[in-house]
Amino acid sequence: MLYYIVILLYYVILYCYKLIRYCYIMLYSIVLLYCCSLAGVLSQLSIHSRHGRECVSPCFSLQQRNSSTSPKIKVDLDNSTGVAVLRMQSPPVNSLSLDFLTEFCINLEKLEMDKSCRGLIITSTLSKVFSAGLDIMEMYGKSPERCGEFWKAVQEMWLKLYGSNMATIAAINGSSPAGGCLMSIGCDYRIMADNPRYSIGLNETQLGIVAPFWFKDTLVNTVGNRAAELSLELGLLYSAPDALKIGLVDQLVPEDQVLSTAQDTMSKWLAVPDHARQITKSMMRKQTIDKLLSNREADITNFVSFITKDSIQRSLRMYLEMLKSRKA
Ligand code: CO8
Repeated sequence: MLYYIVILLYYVILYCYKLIRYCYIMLYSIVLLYCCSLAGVLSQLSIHSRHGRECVSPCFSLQQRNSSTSPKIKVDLDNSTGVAVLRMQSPPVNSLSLDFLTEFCINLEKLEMDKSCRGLIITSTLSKVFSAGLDIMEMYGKSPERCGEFWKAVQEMWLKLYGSNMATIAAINGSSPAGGCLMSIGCDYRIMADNPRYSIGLNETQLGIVAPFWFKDTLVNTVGNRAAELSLELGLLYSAPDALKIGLVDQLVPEDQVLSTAQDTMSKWLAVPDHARQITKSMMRKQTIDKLLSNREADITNFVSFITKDSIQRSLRMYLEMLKSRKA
């Protein structure tokens, strides 16, 4: 009997010890967690006070203004409005080189993943030029491998922009030929500087090259079949007023109001519930996007074999010479 009482007491003491130890560990973890979160809050507070900002609630991160600067592109995201402004700043003409496109896509991806970002405005810091389109030097005298890599980046830029969940506005404050026009019509809305010297359009045939099917589809979706047909076959560049007439841009405003108008317009777009706008956008654009997605490799192969042809290289050289001689 005594033996059983001793065993019982042993187990009771053992369980009590384990219980006390468990409680101690729990308590210790709670205190540790509390200290860590307090330290985090304090460090955030000190960061904010260093920047001279006021912090009145624990939701201060919503008021934060994120900014990233890289050589060719500058992005400012205002977390209080959920609107990012992407400024292209690659002189002389914001041409879309492989490096530029890579940087553009990385920035777009980052904004897309950022739940606080709902709207994107794309503009240029250069006077007179929004973007001169694809960098012709990327297509002239390059190896087939390099051309393939370049074209994949062009596809990626368009896929990311045309399929973006964000509301996107092109604030076109200068000329925007070819790939610059593609970038603009990849957005949801276009506001252009009211300056007849600025032009926009898919002028590929003027260079002796052919806009691929997804350039064509995006243009058809924007201005309709007939206007797209005329525009593409003749490689037309439209002045700002003419671009408005055919619906290639949605609005003209004085040059110094392009960005502010884009910001005002964005607030109207963001007044629409995101999910409804996004599903509608996808409904309108999915078929066009899927067409490229299911033909991506063939499109790269077509581009490479087309652009490396001697005759096409000659056309590109003549066009480059024409651009240079225009300056002289
Ligand atoms: N790529 C590379 N360099 C360019 C480009 C370009 N797209 N555009 C201009 N440059 C160069 C010029 O040669 C010049 O160089 P440099 O100083 O060494 O002489 C410099 O940039 C400045 O150019 P400008 O003096 O002409 O600058 P302006 O401010 O007077 O004019 C314009 C700006 C209006 C943008 C004018 O430069 C222009 O019209 N550029 C040509 C635009 C063009 O035609 N782009 C088409 C590119 S092709 C494309 O985007 C789609 C291809 C699809 C391929 C499909 C194949 C299957």
